[in-house]
Amino acid sequence: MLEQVRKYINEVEQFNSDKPEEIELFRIKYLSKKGGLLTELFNAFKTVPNDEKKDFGKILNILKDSVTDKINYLNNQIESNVQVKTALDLSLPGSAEKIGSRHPISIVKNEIVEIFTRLGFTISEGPEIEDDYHVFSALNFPPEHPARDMQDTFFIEQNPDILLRTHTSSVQVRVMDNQKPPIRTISPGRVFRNEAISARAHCIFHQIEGLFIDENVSFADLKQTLEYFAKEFFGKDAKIRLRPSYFPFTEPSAEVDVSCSLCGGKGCNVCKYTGWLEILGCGMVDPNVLEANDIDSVKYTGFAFGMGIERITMLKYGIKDLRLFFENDIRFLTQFK
Ligand code: 2NM
Repeated sequence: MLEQVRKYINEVEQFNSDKPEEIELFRIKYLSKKGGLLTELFNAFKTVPNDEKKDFGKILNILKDSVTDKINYLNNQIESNVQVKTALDLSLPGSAEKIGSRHPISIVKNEIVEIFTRLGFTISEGPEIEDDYHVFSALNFPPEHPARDMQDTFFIEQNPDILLRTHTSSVQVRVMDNQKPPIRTISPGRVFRNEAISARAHCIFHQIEGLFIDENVSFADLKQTLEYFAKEFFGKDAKIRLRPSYFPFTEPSAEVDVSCSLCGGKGCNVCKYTGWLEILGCGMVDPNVLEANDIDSVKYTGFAFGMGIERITMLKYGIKDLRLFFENDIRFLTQFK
């Protein structure tokens, strides 16, 4: 009988499998309470002569331990194989983090800001929720001016003196409140107008306005500054032209066009066959604005200008619908890297 048990021990040592079904059959063969080999051997133990009981018991326990050790070992082996396969396949390429991209409005705003900071302009920012004084009164808008209309401006219902700024000139009023000339500043920011949303208009958009006040600032300085900007932004071949216009805060005022960079001024459907694209409004700061802000309009003169960032961005990238800037569709945004 000892010989038979040694054979079993040998068989257990030889056994190998990575299939749970086979390991279970192996367990049943040795350890099953009903008809398992070890159960039968322990039953036979009772019939073994007394002087052989000690050796026989010892070897039975060795067999039993080697069976349970083998089953544990094989099960652990399967488990760690499964983990390696599902959680840690070192041959797979690493998962790349998705990198965001800057919004086209921010790209163009930063570029414009950079051009004017090279000319010595500082950057000024201010509140989006404003009062009538900073948005209209201090900027020479008469009490009956249509921009003050409910149709154009968002007012706070409880207090019509409080409103969302319709231009960033209100920031420049705050600069004039706090600073003596010379003043040379640009104000980028969001502005709000009560308009129906379409491909060309939105109730929220972005502006950059510039202000330069010093002794002897002339209209020639304004033209020179804007020509420098146009060549830096649109390329060295860009030309500008000024057309007379009207704004409450400037006199004289002008609308500025840049030569169409798509057709080189020959005429195409983007410039509507005129060869020119309108990019901004400007003028000499009205003496009434200087005086309203405690600046001596005999000693000082100034120029100012304002442009819509959405419009410039549409021209630069050939974007046809302004609403794309506000939808944050990832397919649109990731094109501006
Ligand atoms: C424009 C056009 C013309 C402007 C005026 C001022 C200020 F504060 F000096 F009065 N800031 N910006 C201005 C002038 C803005 O936007 C089309």
